[in-house]
Amino acid sequence: MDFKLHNTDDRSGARTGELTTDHGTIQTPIFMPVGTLGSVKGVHQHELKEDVDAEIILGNTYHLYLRPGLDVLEQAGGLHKFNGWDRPILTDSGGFQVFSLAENRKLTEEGAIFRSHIDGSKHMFTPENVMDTQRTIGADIIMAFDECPPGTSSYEYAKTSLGLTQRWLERCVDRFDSTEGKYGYSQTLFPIVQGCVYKDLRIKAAEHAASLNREGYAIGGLAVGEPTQDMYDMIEVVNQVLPVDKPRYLMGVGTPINILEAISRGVDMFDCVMPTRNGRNGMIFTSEGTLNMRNQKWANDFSLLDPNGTSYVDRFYSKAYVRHLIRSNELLGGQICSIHNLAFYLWLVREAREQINNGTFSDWKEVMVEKLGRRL
Ligand code: PRF
Repeated sequence: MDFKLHNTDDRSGARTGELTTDHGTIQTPIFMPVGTLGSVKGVHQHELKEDVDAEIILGNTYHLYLRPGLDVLEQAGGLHKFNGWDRPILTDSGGFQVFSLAENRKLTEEGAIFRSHIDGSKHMFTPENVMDTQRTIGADIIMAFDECPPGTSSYEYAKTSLGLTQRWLERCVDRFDSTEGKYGYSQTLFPIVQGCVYKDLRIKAAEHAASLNREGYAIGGLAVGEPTQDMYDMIEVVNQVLPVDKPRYLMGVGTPINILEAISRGVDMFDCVMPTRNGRNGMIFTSEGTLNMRNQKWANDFSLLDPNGTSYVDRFYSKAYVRHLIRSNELLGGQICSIHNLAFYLWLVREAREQINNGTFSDWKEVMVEKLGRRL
């Protein structure tokens, strides 16, 4: 993998760059649609490319390991072959999902023991087997196995947890570096910086991660219940320590406003279920603010879904029609809103890149944040 920094904004930490993998090049800052089970819910790969303009998507180790399982993925020749997505893929390691989804989970020094949320079967994830599993899934970028403590954790808990995450990280690096990709292309391992809302822990975590000299780094443990300003502060603290010439990925964030604020603090990569999950519920994000398509207000509004939108659904369907579909629980309603939202998120980061390259990012961001906060 290779990362080239293009431009850095004079008045903020925002930067543009280009990340090259064996499955192609990604422009940063970038948003990565979430395809938990190897599918971005309700959206064809064709639509992801042609309508959304996605450059990279995400998969989840926890889900793919449970279903369809490693046998099927290996027989398919990896996730790219299995789902037909030939651009880059990143997989999350499963630590976060074990804690949000699995039952009866228990943490030990060795790893995490849990029961499947599907059939109650018992499993154990360790840093070593999670590296092997991500080798088999075959993502271009794979994530370290970490613990993500709640945003409200005490200092003592956060400190103990960080110790475990750091020891696990070293075990991940050892295993990753002593194994190879299974399908003839290279993979890279990103460490995850934890440390909750505590500045000294975040600095310690970022220094430790940076000392391992990887090709990119992630910031985890944010947007998990802490105040939004704490999240922004921690991003700033961590990015002052991480090397400037490597990509930084903020995991699981967030609203369009969160994304612009994080870009202005030097983040390069994002993922979040919000565009698809909220889309399935009929919430759409636009450059003029957020709309709830269930609202009575749209019942007789036959204007285009989003006249400023970049995808075909925006200029093909009316608000009234989409409201009707969503209220009737028609599958197509959720699909239209998901495609719209993903295309909007991809437009937002593309526009941010252009503004950074033109030296106009900070002024643009201020105007956008005000508009994005509106409820239409
Ligand atoms: N760790 C991992 N995945 C994650 C997170 C984390 O801290 C978050 C937190 N926002 C989202 N996804 N492994």
